[in-house]
Amino acid sequence: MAEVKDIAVPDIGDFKGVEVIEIMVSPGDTISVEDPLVSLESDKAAMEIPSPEAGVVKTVKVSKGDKVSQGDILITMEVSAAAPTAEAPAADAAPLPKTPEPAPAPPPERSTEAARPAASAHRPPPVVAGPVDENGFRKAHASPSVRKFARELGADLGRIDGSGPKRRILKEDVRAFIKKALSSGGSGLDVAPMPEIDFSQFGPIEIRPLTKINRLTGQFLHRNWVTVPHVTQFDEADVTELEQFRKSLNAEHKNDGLRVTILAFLIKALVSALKEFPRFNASLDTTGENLVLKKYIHIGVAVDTPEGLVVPVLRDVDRKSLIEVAKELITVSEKARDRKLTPSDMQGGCITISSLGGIGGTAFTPIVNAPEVAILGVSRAQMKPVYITNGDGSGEFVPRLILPLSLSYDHRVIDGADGARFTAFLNKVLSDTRRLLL
Ligand code: CAO
Repeated sequence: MAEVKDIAVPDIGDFKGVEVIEIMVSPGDTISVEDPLVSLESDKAAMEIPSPEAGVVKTVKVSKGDKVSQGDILITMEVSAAAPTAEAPAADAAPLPKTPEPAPAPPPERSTEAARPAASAHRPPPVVAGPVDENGFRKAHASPSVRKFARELGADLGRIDGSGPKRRILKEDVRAFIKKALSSGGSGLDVAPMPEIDFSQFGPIEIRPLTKINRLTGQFLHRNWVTVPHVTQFDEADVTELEQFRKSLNAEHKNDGLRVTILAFLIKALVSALKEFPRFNASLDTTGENLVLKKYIHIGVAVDTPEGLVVPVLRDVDRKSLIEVAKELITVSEKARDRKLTPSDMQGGCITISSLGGIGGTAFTPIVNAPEVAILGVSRAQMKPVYITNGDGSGEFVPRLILPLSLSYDHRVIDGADGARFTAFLNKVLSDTRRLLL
């Protein structure tokens, strides 16, 4: 026969008028002996009140913020006759440091694997073990003993997903969190967590979820940004003659709908540059001790679509003519915008071009598309006065079409001098299109 019992605050020592900070049960919940009912917190300790009975919660008699003492009724519970009864378990209390101790710095890297720079380029973004966000830590759903354990290890409970009942954080979850932080290099970026801000307090807002492409791109960019030491080399190419040639080509093809943009020339110029500088057509292997030099030339092109940024790869561009490349650029960017690219269309790139020339800008710092080791950013070509010397000491300003280039590269693989040589070579090829034939 079921019996309804009052469950009261047990003996909690000298504490009186202790605040209820969390209620872990609701009417209708079936609970077992020792399941936590409420969390209490005084200025000296946090404690959980476990259930002395198994059964079904009928009513909850307290609210968050109430002050309770020994003997105050917390809940009423329908206890089944057969249900086991614990001998009034004591509150599971853990001291609550008044001034939270700072999280210890993560231990230094020990494994050789973790110490290898290249390996990190292929790992997911590091998990940060500290510092602890006190607000999140306080709100986390965990028992005092788990809180204490997390404090000892410097784990931020606010950032741990609980695998226990009602997503309660267990000791195993804390252990797994720390393990992940250590295996990600142990070097966690020691930055303060981003504060949670309610922007609606400043004015009207709208929440719009990121697209799947946004989220995936964000993960890759973040990983590459933090694991690849970037340098960006800026340069300017004189494309005056190239532009004249491009216009004449487009005039020839005006009836067949072909449009050749500077991008097709840039792809062909990159083919020559990669042949001249094979280190740019390489990737670090996962040990970080070897360069994988590629004997093929596939070039990725960043395409801006309403869903986000995608990078289809044009294959074997060294074996294609300028016109073939121009045609493929049209089909591939249409495919990207129609969301018809398959994962294999976006794999195997040796280097990427990010062209913002159709939009504007004078320079930017693109993020290397690792495991590639370089990315060429292209801004808008502009007419500029260039001083041309005649060889006899005299000279004059001449209007020339100047194309700004921004080459970001992985400094572990490419030295600054080679970065500058690479863009100088590109300039030479772009300013004299005959060189594209070489
Ligand atoms: N300087 C001056 N004009 C340029 C130029 C440059 N560097 N690059 C392109 N143009 C011109 C083109 O000639 C074209 O002019 P017309 O309409 O008169 O022919 C116009 O700008 C538009 O070009 P386009 O953008 O359609 O074509 P494209 O071949 O240059 O580029 C593509 C194709 C798919 C790369 C481009 O459309 C695109 O998506 N760019 C954005 C890439 C991006 O978002 N990168 C950022 C990555 S990092 O976040």
